[in-house]
Amino acid sequence: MEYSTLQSVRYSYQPKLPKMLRGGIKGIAVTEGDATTASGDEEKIRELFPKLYGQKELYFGAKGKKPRAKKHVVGVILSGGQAPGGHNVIAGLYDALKEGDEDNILLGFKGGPSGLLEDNYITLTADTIAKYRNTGGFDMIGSGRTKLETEEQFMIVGEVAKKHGMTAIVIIGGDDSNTNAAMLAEYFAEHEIGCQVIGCPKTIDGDLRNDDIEASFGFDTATKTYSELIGNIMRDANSAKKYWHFIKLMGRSASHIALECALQTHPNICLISEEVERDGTDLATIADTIADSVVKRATQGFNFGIVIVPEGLIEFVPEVRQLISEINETLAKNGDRFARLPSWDERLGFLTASLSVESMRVFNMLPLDIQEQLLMDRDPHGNVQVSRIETEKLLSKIVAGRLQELKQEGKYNGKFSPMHHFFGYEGRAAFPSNFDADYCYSLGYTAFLLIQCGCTGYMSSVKNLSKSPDEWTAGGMPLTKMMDIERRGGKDKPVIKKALVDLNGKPFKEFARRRAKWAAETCYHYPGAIQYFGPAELCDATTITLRLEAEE
Ligand code: FBP
Repeated sequence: MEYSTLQSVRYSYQPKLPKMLRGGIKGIAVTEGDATTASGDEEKIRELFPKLYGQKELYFGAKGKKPRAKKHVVGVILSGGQAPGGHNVIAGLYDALKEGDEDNILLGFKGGPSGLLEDNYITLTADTIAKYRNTGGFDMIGSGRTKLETEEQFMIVGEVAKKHGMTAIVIIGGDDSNTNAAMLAEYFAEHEIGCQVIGCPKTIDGDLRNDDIEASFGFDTATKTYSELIGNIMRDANSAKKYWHFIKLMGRSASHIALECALQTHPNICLISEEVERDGTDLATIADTIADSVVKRATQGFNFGIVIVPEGLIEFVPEVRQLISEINETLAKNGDRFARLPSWDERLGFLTASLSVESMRVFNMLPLDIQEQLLMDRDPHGNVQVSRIETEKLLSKIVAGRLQELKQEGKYNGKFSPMHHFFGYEGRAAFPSNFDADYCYSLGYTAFLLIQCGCTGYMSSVKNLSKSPDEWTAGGMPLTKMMDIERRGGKDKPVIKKALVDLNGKPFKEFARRRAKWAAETCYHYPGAIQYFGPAELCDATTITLRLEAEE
């Protein structure tokens, strides 16, 4: 007997396109908007991107110029960490491509950017796509974190493109991948490779956003998944009334995920890294804030609570940030030598000789497991892998110490039993919510429209996302418009800047307005599981962050 599962039923969900794209690809026309500049250091960006700089914004609809159809061979890659909806970007791209011309071909390069460099691909067929429609994960073609950024790599990709007669490459990735997409587009244009490059905004972290990109895909599903889990833990805590749960949430540097989950679930404490940085708050003060809530709740007989900790917090605490930056520099120069040191004592000696006295003092204050985690392998950008640092455990230890002191001073008489959780991977490959399924499909579909118009160095852009898909708009934004210059590794580099939580924005202000009550009382909110079938107001609603931002 065959059982229906969400997986089998979800295959037949038809994602919603913006109304303006529903009439069939042949009826869609393009209009040009304003010429663009750059988000910062316009002169330098113009100098670095002479071919792409200044391109116009583009909008799709019924009126305007109809693009001329031609045969296309398109390559696609998924880049970086998984985000729910990636398969639907490919499905939308595939459907539009085949609608354009049945003979068009889509090649899926495997394992991320390295697939392009190694010419490792599969030809995507209707059967392959059908197995992945509306599913989470990136397992259709895999992903990877290899960076495509050198001239030599661009040349190899150019050869691969020529070999397959590729007319375009679609890069589905975050800020770095899209920055590199722009550099690849510029290289191809300069060397007349004849291959366009289009980007799509991906990351659960929610930090790839600007005036033109309202949200990166995956954020909606990931935050709903974590909020369901947090809500379940809240119910458990409120039933057993005996544990303080410290929950670390993914999101790398930005606290968008933590903030959205807090707005959805109303924890007792949610730390926001950007606020910690602005106020220069040290670890002891953070622990005091948590201890204060523990004490207040204990006086009411509530020896339980929920603390949300953003993944990147540790890097925003000034004293630890300085320490991490010194360790990064030391390991960048002498990482191999350091790795060969056989004993912990020798490693400590090495660090003492390399780090400043102040940083060494901070290092020595930290528990051994955190010290070891700070010294683990760096990511390809030379950064510490924040997902592997157990900040939630570090904080609960410091809080326990503080409570002990308060007990001795006769100011606290409760019980403090901490439990620890880290939610990240649980949400990155979840079945995309209707929002992400629709948004991603629309992004992929729009990417093909941009290809058909002959565009290169553009990001697929679908807007008005806080409304129903009926009101969404679709277009293309020049990648150079989102760029600025940042000093990295001693060099000026073009970047699409990460958007951190805006402390003057509505989502943070809403949270700040309500948090004192949440810290003392039990105001938990239980969002439950993502709903895939049922009334639109329940199944299609997007994040509180997006809704509040749209009100601004
Ligand atoms: P992207 O920025 O590539 O979308 O990845 C996001 C993320 O999930 C972060 O939240 C997290 O810190 C990181 O990936 C974990 O990386 P890895 O998958 O390499 O463990």
